[in-house]
Amino acid sequence: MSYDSNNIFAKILRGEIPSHRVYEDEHTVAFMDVMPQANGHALVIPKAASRNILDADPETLSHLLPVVQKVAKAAKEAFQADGVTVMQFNEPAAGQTVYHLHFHIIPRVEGAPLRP
Ligand code: DGP
Repeated sequence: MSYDSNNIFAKILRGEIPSHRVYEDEHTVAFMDVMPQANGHALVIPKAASRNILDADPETLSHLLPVVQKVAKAAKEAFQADGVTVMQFNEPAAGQTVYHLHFHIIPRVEGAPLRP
């Protein structure tokens, strides 16, 4: 499958639609999810045009995981969570709805289920 530069996260990267950014560096941006499944639900995305993990190049992936860890640690502390769920979906059959590679970072409180 190909990359569609009109996807919503590409628009967020270009500043065409607003987002609440919580981290940015040369290769990566993190911002809050508009449909949070728990308080503090954030998304980490590469600036590179990647549809999902299946077509991402290794260099893009190498920049992402350290930021996933950084945001997960920060979210856990900021939201006084007991743990953090990291999720990532590829293609519609797997639950992907926005076709720009992203990792979900979701702070978890003991005993609290995710919101649908
Ligand atoms: P998925 O492709 O299923 O891994 O999830 C996409 C996520 O993107 C979903 O949790 C909702 C979020 N989302 C969709 N549209 C927007 C938007 O315009 N802004 C932000 N911040 N998040 C969005």
